[in-house]
Amino acid sequence: MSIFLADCIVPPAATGLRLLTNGCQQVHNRFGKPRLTVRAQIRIQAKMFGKKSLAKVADVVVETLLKAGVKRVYGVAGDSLNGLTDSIRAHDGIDWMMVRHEEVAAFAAGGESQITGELTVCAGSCGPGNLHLINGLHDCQRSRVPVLAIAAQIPSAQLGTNFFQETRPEHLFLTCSDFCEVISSPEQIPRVLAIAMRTAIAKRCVAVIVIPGDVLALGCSSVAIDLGISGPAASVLPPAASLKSAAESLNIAKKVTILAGSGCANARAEVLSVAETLQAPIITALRGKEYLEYDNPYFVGLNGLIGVPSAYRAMQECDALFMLGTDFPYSQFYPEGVSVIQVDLRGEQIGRRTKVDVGLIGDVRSTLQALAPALKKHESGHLEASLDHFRKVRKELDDRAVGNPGKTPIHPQYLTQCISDLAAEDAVFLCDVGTPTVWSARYLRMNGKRRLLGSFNHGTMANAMPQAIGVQAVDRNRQVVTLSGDGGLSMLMGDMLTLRQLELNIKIVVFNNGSLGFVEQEMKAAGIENYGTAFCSQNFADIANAAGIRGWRVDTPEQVKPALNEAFAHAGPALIDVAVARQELSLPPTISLAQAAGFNLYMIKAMIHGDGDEVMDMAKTNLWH
Ligand SMILES: Cc1cc2nc3c(=O)[nH]c(=O)nc-3n(C[C@H](O)[C@H](O)[C@H](O)COP(=O)(O)OP(=O)(O)OC[C@H]3O[C@@H](n4cnc5c(N)ncnc54)[C@H](O)[C@@H]3O)c2cc1C
Ligand SMILES: Cc1ncc(C[n+]2csc(CCOP(=O)(O)OP(=O)(O)O)c2C)c(N)n1
Ligand SMILES: [Mg+2]
Repeated sequence: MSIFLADCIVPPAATGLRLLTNGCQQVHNRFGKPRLTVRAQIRIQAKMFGKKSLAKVADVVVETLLKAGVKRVYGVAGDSLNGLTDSIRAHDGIDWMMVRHEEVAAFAAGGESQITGELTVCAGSCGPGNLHLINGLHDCQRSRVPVLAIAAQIPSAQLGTNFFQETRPEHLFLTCSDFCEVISSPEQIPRVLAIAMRTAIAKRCVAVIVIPGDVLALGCSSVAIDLGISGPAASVLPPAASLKSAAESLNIAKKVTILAGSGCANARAEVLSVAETLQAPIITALRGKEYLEYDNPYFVGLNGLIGVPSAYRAMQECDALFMLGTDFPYSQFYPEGVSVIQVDLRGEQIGRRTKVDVGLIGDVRSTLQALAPALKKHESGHLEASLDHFRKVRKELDDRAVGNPGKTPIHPQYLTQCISDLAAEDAVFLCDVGTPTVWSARYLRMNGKRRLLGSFNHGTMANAMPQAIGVQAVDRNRQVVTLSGDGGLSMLMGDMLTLRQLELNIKIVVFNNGSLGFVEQEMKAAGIENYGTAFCSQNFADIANAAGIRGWRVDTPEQVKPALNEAFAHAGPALIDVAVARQELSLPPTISLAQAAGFNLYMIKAMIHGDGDEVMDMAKTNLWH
């Protein structure tokens, strides 16, 4: 760009820059951005008028982001952000990703970061604009992804006057970030910005800078800087004494079970090798599924409420539990009276969910490499019994994923298995919180190339389609499929329009059960009658078509595969609205007495209050199992 400018442009006498841009054929990119950088403009201005002009704070912010490899900023424009968006407009290599709701901006930044592992950015204008970021940022913080949020603030001179849109972002964002500071003077840029970015990268967390719109527009005497770091520590080893204790505990145990989570992402080979030595069944927490479920001869299922009985059994039957890179949250599923050895990169995570005998602060890969030589080969009985149990459980699950022509309702298990069978080998799946998480956990087949993302730690509805925006933006040729709830999709549905606007070919599959289905099950299990959970019937395919997105409506099992095939092959965003069974039960692997009692109570109440049809419906949907 600068060669082009230097070679071709002779600065006109008075209004050089305007004539310059008028005289050039400007090229615009997909985001409507003219391809003339601020730096180039400044250089020309300086040349023309023979003096050095100061860059604005916003320019230094954008150039610091560029130096760190940031390619996109997600957000909704607004007065206090105008300085920033204007600077992004004028820079090459970074795009403003215009969404319709700031919560979506935060989710999208999180989705992008979950896929790339890199720092991503979202921004909101002052007051309500950045308030909308908050739920999405909580999700990013809990998933431990590096995200920078730029929260614009009202004019500095008005602070403390209860001015229009005044809020205190430096307080509001504290619970969803590890760094949250106000920039009140140009001299803080780029140093404080760089600290925020380094914190996000090093701690894999959210960092927030709060900056008044007027400060963004001020001149800045500093220039953009390189962060000097490229990622968090790659390898952390526990002390030798802890490794020795861990080896002793594992060697004494007769039946070791491994509970593995997302911290095993780059340690698959090491985990499998240690499982072989210890003859240990491996059960996963949900975020570990994508790394450890496939081609794993030791795998005996997902643990927890939406998991399977074989995992629960392997956990309860062991005499030593070996936790690897997991923060599996549900305390009631941990065994009692067994020895627990836990490996986690972040020491503060150790012992959080159950009592721990040996805690190893280290990354799973290096720790297992160091530990392996000290481990003795175990006998295979515990592993074999667990595998036997898992085979039966898996068969039962697969038997439920059936769709017979003409036989309604469509079982969500069948729909999920069809999605899994027909999606690309490197597809990225994003599931909404609610029953789509349950079916994804049980029926999506991973293979090491596919990814499965969700709001697993924060558990917020409406995550899937917004996160998919960030995932698809990274690679427009990769297949990105959401498993959306009808409740989840409608919560942030405005951003379906973003798919067309930004040309993102996301495939949205709606599990349309006409209700807040997951909550209905919670209510039933607690003996509470369903109330406040039913939606009026809705055809989401019609809504999509009206918005210029190809929509398919699916009412019978035989329509499922053709619709998915067509939608996946369609060269554009697509929505497949599938009417699935409302009363499908996804009960936990072991039902507690209290839950069983609650369920009976619910049935009795429903019958007494004349909701017998619902009880019959539920029986019809589930008895065939
Ligand atoms: C509706 C719903 C139902 C759910 N039901 C279940 C369920 O039944 N079962 C279930 O498992 N989950 C369930 N979840 C998800 C659950 O809330 C947690 O998100 C999940 O169990 C956490 O998985 P994890 O332990 O793999 O990941 P995380 O919670 O992310 O924990 C990973 C841990 O690994 C550490 N770590 C990261 N990198 C490394 C490394 N290189 N080396 C060492 N340590 C590292 C981290 O510090 C962290 O402590 C459900 C979620 C929803 C929304
Ligand atoms: C923002 C938010 N509000 C409420 C909840 C509580 N909640 C969890 S799952 C769920 C129902 C989701 O309904 P839907 O998206 O239709 O999925 P379904 O379970 O019906 O398949 C609700 C209300 C939540 N997790 N997040
Ligand atoms: Mg629903």
